[in-house]
Amino acid sequence: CECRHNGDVVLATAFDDGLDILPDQPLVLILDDDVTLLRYLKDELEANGYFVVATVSPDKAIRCFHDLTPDCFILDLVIPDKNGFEVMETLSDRVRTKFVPTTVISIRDDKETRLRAYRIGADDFMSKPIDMEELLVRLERQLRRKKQLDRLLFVDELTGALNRKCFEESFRRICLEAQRARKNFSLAVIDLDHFKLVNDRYGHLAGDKVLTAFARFVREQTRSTDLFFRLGGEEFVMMMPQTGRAEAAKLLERIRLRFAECDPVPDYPELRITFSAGIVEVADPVPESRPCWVEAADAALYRAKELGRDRIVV
Ligand code: GH3
Ligand code: MG
Ligand code: MG
Ligand code: MG
Repeated sequence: CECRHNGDVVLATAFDDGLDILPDQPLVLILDDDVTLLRYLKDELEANGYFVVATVSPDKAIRCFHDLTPDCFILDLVIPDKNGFEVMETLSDRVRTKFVPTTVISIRDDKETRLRAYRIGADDFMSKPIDMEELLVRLERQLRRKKQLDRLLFVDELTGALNRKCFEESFRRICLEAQRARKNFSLAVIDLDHFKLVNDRYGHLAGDKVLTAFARFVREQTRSTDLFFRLGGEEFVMMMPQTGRAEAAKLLERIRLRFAECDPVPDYPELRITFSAGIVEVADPVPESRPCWVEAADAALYRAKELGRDRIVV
């Protein structure tokens, strides 16, 4: 009907047209067939700093959930095509593995309904009409917990860089974003030079300090949309959305020159560290191709090492 169509177009545009760049704000996905409520929730949540994808379509919500993995999911139980329970069942594996807090909002508020919602995996239940102030407080609490959990799951303890597990997940998201924006992204594999020597000469603790200093340095030199990961040891990956190989090489080159000049471990002012990197521009991005692109970047890194290290190869 007209109304639903309207709701769809107006409210889900951000998702349909493609999120240009994944937002820094927490991403909240809302599914409800009541367009007025949907619009109200979207406006209020956006006014409170959330990025909201709102839709009346269960299938679109499911697709969005898979593609974007929201930080929080709010859904209505009574929806025409598929009810909220069915949507939750469809998504239950993903909700569980990604720990996405799920809040059910419903006009039905009997004990049976609430128990069923909780049993199926809801973390919270609010009956309609929704009290906005209360929803905001409850949402904030859910998101705080989600953030702590993500930190434990996805951040490398030593360096504060994102970890390997996060790399696999992020590659998916960056690919989908690139497909929608029709822009390539670049991927760099970075490896510190002669790092074994650092450990041998200065000790493992100094080596650790180098790794931490390097990660901090890179974060300071890059945009918040660039993603930086530690894959293990002294090997890192950087993903630069909407960035071609030439621009990526320029960025890495700048970091290379500056990092080679700084002293990463104050206790050993004479210590200088260089790195080598291999860059690929990921064209026609599909999540499944990750191993191929990493392999290609690794090959470029290998050439950089062969050519004498302390250089970037594209
Ligand atoms: P290349 O220039 O060819 O990359 O030489 P390299 O010495 O950097 O490479 P190699 O792979 O031979 O050595 C990597 C070293 O990194 C060996 C390992 O002990 C050290 N390493 C791995 N993880 C850590 C860590 O968490 N902390 C410290 N301090 N050292 C680490
Ligand atoms: Mg409804
Ligand atoms: Mg190395
Ligand atoms: Mg290495």
